[in-house]
Amino acid sequence: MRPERYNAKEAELKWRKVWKDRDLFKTANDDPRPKYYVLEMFPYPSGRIHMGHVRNYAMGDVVARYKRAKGFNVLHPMGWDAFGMPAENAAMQNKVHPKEWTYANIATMRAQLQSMGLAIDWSREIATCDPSYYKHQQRMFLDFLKEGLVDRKTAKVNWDPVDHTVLANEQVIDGRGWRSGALVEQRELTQWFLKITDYAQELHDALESLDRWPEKVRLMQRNWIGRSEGLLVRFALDPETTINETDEVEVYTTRPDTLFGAKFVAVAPDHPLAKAASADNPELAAFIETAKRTGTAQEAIDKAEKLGFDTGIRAIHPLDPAWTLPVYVANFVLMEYGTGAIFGCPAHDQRDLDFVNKYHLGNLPVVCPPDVDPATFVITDTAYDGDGRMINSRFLDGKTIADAKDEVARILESERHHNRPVAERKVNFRLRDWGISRQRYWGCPIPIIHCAACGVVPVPHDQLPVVLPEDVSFDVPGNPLDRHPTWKHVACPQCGGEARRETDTMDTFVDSSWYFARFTDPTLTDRPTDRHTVNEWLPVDQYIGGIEHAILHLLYSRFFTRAMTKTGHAGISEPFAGLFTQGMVVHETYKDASGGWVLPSDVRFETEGSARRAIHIASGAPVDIGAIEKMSKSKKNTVDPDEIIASYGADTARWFMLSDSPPERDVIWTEEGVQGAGRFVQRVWRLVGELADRTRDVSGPSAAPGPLGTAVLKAAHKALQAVGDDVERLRFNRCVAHLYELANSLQELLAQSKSAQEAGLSHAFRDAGRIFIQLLAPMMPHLAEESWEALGQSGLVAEAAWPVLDATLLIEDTITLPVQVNGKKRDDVTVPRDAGQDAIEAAVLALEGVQRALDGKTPRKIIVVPQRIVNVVA
Ligand code: ANZ
Ligand code: ZN
Repeated sequence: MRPERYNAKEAELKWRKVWKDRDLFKTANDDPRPKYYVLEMFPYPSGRIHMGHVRNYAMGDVVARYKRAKGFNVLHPMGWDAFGMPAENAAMQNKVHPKEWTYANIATMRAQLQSMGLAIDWSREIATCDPSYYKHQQRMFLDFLKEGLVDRKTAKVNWDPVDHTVLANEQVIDGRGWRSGALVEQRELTQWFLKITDYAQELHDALESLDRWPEKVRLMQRNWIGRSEGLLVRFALDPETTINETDEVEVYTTRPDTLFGAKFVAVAPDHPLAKAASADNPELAAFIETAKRTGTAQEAIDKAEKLGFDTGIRAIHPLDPAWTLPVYVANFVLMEYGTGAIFGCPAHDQRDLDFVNKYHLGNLPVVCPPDVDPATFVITDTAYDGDGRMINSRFLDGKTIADAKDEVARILESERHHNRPVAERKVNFRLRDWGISRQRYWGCPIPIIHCAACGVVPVPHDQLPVVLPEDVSFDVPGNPLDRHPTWKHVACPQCGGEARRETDTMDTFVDSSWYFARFTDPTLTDRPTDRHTVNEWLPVDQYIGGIEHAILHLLYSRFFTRAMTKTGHAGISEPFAGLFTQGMVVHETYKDASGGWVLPSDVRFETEGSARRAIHIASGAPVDIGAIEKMSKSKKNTVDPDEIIASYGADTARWFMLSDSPPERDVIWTEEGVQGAGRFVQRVWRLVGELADRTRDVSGPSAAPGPLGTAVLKAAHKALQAVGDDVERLRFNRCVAHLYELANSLQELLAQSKSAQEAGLSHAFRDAGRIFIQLLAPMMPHLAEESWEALGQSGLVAEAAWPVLDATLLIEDTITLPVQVNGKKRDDVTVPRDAGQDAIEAAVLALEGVQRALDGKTPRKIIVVPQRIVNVVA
């Protein structure tokens, strides 16, 4: 007997077991069908999954199941981005070993993801903290090193003098360490770098080819790479004022057109000229020290007040030897970009303007906006960086910016100072090499040994992996690897002498830069990848994840893939052909009278008039309903997926996550929304019951349907086409809408069919019911299996081929024509497309608007212009 109510709990367990027992989602590498690789960004094992995960993985799962039904050999794997700071923080706070913490979290979250019923090949699961994974990462690091893709150089880091540790930029808050609160210092440390800048131009250019990426993401990457075409200009220094006989300073500018608006030259605090000038100037030395405190983060530099110190040195204007400019040390000039020196044109650069306004250096506009009178054009607080014509610029006056740039470049290129051209055109990139050294424990050890005699020595391949020691302590700050009593002491692989292991570990972004490649054959033990297999599977056809990874993760992966290709581990350049960035899951926030955040599950609602009121369940006290914000633990506006799945089932959670808004937008989680999804599940089940009753005795091939049967099939095929279309475009909310519509149509047609005696009608319901369930299956896979069985279908819906569309059923078979009476439009008539003159005449005369216009008169003539219009002449 079919139960009245669908029991999600039982059914979901049952079908997951069936899928698992049959190894249904295991993917073979030697399958002859065309491949499709769908991947969601793998999770960090933080403890428990959140609703954002549910949304992300539900989307990927729809694609995976749909493509499988469409006949593709689908790769849909899952793994864990398992290294990183939170595990070490947990170790410090709760005295639990990072490894233990991480693997416990993985176990919990794996079970949670499995309870969602995802069509994932779990046999390919990887965790980046596992030596069987990071062994290969170490191997690739060494291959990159050999290939010249790795650099070791000093770099500035944020150093926390209390915690004795390097801080990431985001761990520096207002110039202080996030944990210790100590003033952060800039230190020079020797670090390992991956030479992503070798690929700057290519990473920039290839963005053009990524036509299945959001334009927004491509733009963000383009800006991050920051390609600019500019000019290197050597400014001679006035010998009377200069220091150490330094007689020039080279600046980088993208606006040589503005040279006649120059008001100063500025160098970075760590520019050699600044250092030289500070040698006998303690005030300047002190200024340089504070300026260095701003931190290395671009954002901090942008936000900080623009400060400078006049060195007293004067620079000579390259286009006018009689004109000199003051040379400042300025905190907003970075040593790492261009040449570490600039000329400032305040009228057309906001930073420069802020600067001159503070130091009263004045400004001179040299670009006049279109339709503005140059005579009255002045700049006060806002620089003008738009288009226009040159003014106040001698021989450049009247030119466009582009022409002026070119003219200045041409002149200065041919001018010489100390026998070298004064200027040189130069393409610059904002992109820096990727510093991967982290002074932390829970990361992939960098496989290097330092020997006093031999220098930097790679760990021999047969000694990989360099495994993290487990007996480490977290009771004092700093790097546990560094203070481990024995781990770092090793014999040099080259001379056998006493040597020291590198105790830095890799940035966890390295781990996530190639996991998608490892998934293609995660069982390989002797190498990271099989080149042939990687090339077969990659690029990922559809990658899905959060916009927060728009820059770093994706850029690093694009670089890493190229580096793997250069070292023979792959043969492609772009890892992700299609990218989709989904919106967040947001929820109302609640606060009690004392301002503390309150969990949604601790709140119940009342309505008073039209207003909704929230009440704290335990105390009965009123609760303030606050803004709708991204679900976060700190605001307690989270909903636990486990609880939702336990009370409604995974299908309901999936359905709601897919239904409510376009996938790229934020979705608001509401209790009513989930309940609505839950009701739809039951409605589907009742509909399936009726369909099962209606089609119980149907067997054999479809008989030719009558009008009602045709309507049934039309409804199904219309949905079939629409859902297919919208899954391909990842418009899941529209798929949901199509399925609601189909459910409604079938319901109505079932009601109409009660009295109908029509040959082939049951067959039509059988076929339409089957299509309905198949369309539902990617989104609500458990309910679909249960329904499939209830409808007497054989096999599993998860294994069934996607229905074949009958395009003839999509042709509209009625036509609507405007109807005129004596030349005036009175009504419209809808008739069968092939209706004859008599049928049309009869239908027209029955129209209310026509009868009213005729007012009892008999028409003399009815003219039908086929497919166009009907004219009634009275
Ligand atoms: C003069 C000028 C006039 C500039 C003007 C801009 C506007 P992008 O496009 O990002 O490459 N600059 C150069 N090196 C710098 C450094 N190390 N630190 C801070 N600023 C630096 O930016 C290039 C522009 O940024 C350069 O063009 C330079 O200022 C500044 F109306 O030169 B410009
Ligand atoms: Zn040695």
